[in-house]
Amino acid sequence: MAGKFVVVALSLFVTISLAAPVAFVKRNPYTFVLENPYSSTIFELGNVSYLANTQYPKAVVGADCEPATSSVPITVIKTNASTITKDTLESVIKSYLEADDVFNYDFLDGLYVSSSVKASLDTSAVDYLASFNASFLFLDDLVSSSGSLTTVSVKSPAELPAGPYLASLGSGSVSFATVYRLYPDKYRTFLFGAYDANDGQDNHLPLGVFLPKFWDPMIPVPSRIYFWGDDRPLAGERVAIKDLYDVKGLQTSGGSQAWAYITPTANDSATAVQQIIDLGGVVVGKQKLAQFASGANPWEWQDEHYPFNPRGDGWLTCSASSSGGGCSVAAYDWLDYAIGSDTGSSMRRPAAVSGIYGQRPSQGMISLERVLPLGGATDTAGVFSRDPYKWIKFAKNWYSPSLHQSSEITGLSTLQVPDSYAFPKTILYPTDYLPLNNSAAEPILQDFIANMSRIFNMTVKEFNFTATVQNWTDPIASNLTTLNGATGVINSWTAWTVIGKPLLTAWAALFDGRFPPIDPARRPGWRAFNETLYNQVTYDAALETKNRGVEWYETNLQYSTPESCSESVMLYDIGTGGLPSFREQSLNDSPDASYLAVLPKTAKITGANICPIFGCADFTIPIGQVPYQSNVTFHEEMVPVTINMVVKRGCDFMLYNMIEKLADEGVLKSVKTGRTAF
Ligand SMILES: *[C@@H]1O[C@H](CO)[C@@H](O)[C@H](O)[C@H]1NC(C)=O
Ligand SMILES: *[C@@H]1O[C@H](CO)[C@@H](O)[C@H](O)[C@H]1NC(C)=O
Ligand SMILES: *[C@@H]1O[C@H](CO)[C@@H](O)[C@H](O)[C@H]1NC(C)=O
Ligand SMILES: *[C@@H]1O[C@H](CO)[C@@H](O)[C@H](O)[C@H]1NC(C)=O
Ligand SMILES: *[C@@H]1O[C@H](CO)[C@@H](O)[C@H](O)[C@H]1NC(C)=O
Ligand SMILES: *[C@@H]1O[C@H](CO)[C@@H](O)[C@H](O)[C@H]1NC(C)=O
Ligand SMILES: *[C@@H]1O[C@H](CO)[C@@H](O)[C@H](O)[C@H]1NC(C)=O
Ligand SMILES: *[C@@H]1O[C@H](CO)[C@@H](O)[C@H](O)[C@H]1NC(C)=O
Ligand SMILES: *[C@@H]1O[C@H](CO)[C@@H](O)[C@H](O)[C@H]1NC(C)=O
Ligand SMILES: *[C@@H]1O[C@H](CO)[C@@H](O)[C@H](O)[C@H]1NC(C)=O
Ligand SMILES: *[C@@H]1O[C@H](CO)[C@@H](O)[C@H](O)[C@H]1NC(C)=O
Ligand SMILES: CC(=O)N[C@H]1CO[C@H](CO)[C@@H](O)[C@@H]1O
Repeated sequence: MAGKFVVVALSLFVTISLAAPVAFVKRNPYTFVLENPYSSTIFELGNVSYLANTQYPKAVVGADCEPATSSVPITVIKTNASTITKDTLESVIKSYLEADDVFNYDFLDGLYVSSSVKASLDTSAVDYLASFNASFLFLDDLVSSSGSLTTVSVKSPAELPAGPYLASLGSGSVSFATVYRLYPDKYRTFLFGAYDANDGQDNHLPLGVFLPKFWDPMIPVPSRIYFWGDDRPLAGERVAIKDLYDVKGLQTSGGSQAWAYITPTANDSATAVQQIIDLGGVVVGKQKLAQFASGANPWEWQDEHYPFNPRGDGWLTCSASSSGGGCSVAAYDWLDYAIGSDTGSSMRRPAAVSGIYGQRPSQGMISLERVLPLGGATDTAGVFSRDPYKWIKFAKNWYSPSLHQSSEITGLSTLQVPDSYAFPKTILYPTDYLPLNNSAAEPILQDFIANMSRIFNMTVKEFNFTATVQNWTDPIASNLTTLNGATGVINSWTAWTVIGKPLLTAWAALFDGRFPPIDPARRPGWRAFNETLYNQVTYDAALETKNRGVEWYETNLQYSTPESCSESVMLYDIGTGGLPSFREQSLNDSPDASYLAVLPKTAKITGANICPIFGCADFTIPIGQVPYQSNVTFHEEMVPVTINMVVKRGCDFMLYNMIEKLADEGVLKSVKTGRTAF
């Protein structure tokens, strides 16, 4: 036994020293693949593809060097040590390998060692570099070395964050290009990848690279190491953008090739996107959406191919309209966030079917300038995330008071969003919307409710939402048909004036009176658009109706008290109550499956419509999963269970604080990517 133990301990020791970067297997050589139309370089190291922005390198510095025939993948290491040893280098390289998915051993063809103090590489460091055949060593004038490597003295220190780069040697100068790893979008949630042009004009460039074997667009993500010294809240976070938001330099399509045909590349970024970039976020590409943010079912998509959901059997719906965003966040560890928009359910339902966090914020929370509209006073912007803390961090920084929309746009009172810990006292359980449809899912919800009432000392109140609203004495605020109708006017008029009418007019002029090729979700509505019914006058009247509903709601249903920002949090389910819903229409006809957006038997409006009408904040929160027998894989699979939490307009940050507390208590968790969320 003792002998055996020694062997184990020894092999453990050997493993550790082998795992350290000394024991390299042979380094994969730099392999040039192609230059894209923007003069960026696509290359491979082994079986991994990269992009280097060689058109606009991160830095170009004078150096005593001769031009090299090919570029050199290198690693920038920064140190404050005056004697740089093997250990100095090794520990840095180890930290890079552990915390970054872009860097790997293959970037050790060259090293650029820079120090803030006068420093030298000792013999252990030189031997270490030789052990993995590094061919170039770039040194700041403060750093010296006496080895046999080709040493290039950099004349003035390059302004470069640490991390991997592609170095190109010219005569008397060297340039360092930012590198991006290219990930295949296996679930086809993106239209195309994109990267920062670094052209001094804030442009982004599209990446037209495609993996033919699997039909996947490739998405570029920069090294996380570049951002280690950046203390902005979203520094280095990779964010995908619904193709409804303008990003300067990229085409906005709204999911329509016809729209892309008649509109130029965006010459500025949407305010909400610029805010993400200013906070340090990295835009990695444009994502698929139900065309023009409609609620189209998967089988109704014509122009784009519907994305895939990684959950369950891989054949579940991604819902609409922020379909690409929701499913991508459920799919990829390399992606941190996706932003989408919600007019009628378009953030909340994709989050539900993907088992992730996603919200409809209070009406008016963030500017939608340079975002294709559906309804000016019903549209909202949200963000998908797998992790409650990361989700809250993004939301609290993104939703800056300076970006709130004016009353002129929302038709509602000025938005006030206190970062409040004045939590609700009541959990509203609407009996016309709950329990969850799948009886196996309801116990998960009951557990969640029990934990919430315990943690916040809340009382559960069952009530009938429909009866409560209909009981109000105001003839307009109590009429859900009228309120829903006003929402319909709001949603039709803005999209028609900004998109529909200009598109039809331009297309007819270009193509001999023809109607543009658009999906059936919009074709009949725009073909027969009736400006007698929908116009600026009816729109303005609808805003007044909406405001009246909101005022009654905030006085009689979800209101503030001296102790609570929102006296209650209301729960309901925007998903399928724990039943699978499929991308293939006929699979949803089974009693063990469900369509989306089913109106509950005794309700007047869908739960999804409550906040578009009443301006409230509505968050989708993953709480568990239940099994189903798949008729696609013929195997047992899991479908996510989520719940929606609704609070009075303006109490978003209070709800984030509540969710943070629930995460601290272990009630809410970070979800996994892939087949199962938990
Ligand atoms: C270094 O070069 C030697 C000789 O060509 C080779 O055997 C070894 O695998 C190389 N090491 C690396 C890490 O590439
Ligand atoms: C890529 O190569 C590495 C070894 O260099 C290997 O571990 C990995 O499985 C390969 N991946 C693919 C997708 O071929
Ligand atoms: C070097 O020292 C400076 C100043 O103390 C510090 O800001 C920086 O993070 C240090 N760099 C490294 C790589 O340790
Ligand atoms: C940006 O494009 C819009 C049309 O999309 C145009 O009206 C505007 O003049 C352009 N601005 C600049 C600075 O080119
Ligand atoms: C919990 O709430 C009830 C009222 O619903 C109150 O009577 C009680 O004091 C509260 N308990 C705590 C610990 O705050
Ligand atoms: C809720 O109230 C409405 C209107 O009074 C009624 O039609 C419906 O049956 C009620 N639903 C439930 C579940 O009680
Ligand atoms: C309707 O209003 C009356 C009078 O205020 C009240 O007594 C009754 O409980 C209310 N019913 C519902 C379902 O809210
Ligand atoms: C609600 O308004 C609609 C018209 O928008 C009207 O037909 C209906 O009678 C109203 N319902 C009630 C209960 O007043
Ligand atoms: C448009 O709506 C008005 C008002 O309801 C109606 O009178 C008219 O017939 C409609 N026009 C068309 C073309 O349907
Ligand atoms: C799978 O098909 C069987 C047989 O048609 C049906 O009974 C079952 O409900 C289906 N399962 C699901 C999850 O739709
Ligand atoms: C519950 O699921 C069944 C199908 O299994 C469906 O007929 C019903 O409409 C669903 N109810 C809701 C409220 O989604
Ligand atoms: C994390 C947590 O507090 N979970 C509790 C939720 O409530 C159930 C009982 O309803 C407990 O068993 C869990 O421990």
